[in-house]
Amino acid sequence: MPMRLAWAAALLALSALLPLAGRPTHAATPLVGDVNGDCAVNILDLSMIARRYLTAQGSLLYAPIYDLNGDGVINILDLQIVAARMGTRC
Ligand SMILES: [Ca+2]
Ligand SMILES: [Ca+2]
Repeated sequence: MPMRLAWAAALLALSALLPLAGRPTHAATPLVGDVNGDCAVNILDLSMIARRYLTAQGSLLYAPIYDLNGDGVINILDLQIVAARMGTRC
């Protein structure tokens, strides 16, 4: 299995463990990429965005907090923003 597919499969498996709701119940921190508000950018943030992969404005799963570049679609560009900030903290 190519590395990218293995990585994506791991993310999806992890995201299945997280509750899925259309709207987040937490407040984001000022730390870009910290979508779960725990003051750290890590795999949990990545998996929360991955769970909403390819959702767009108007979809029940879409929420602006996960659309990090604000283009109306949650996709690889948002995942890249988190990946670039992995390990940063408030
Ligand atoms: Ca976080
Ligand atoms: Ca986006």
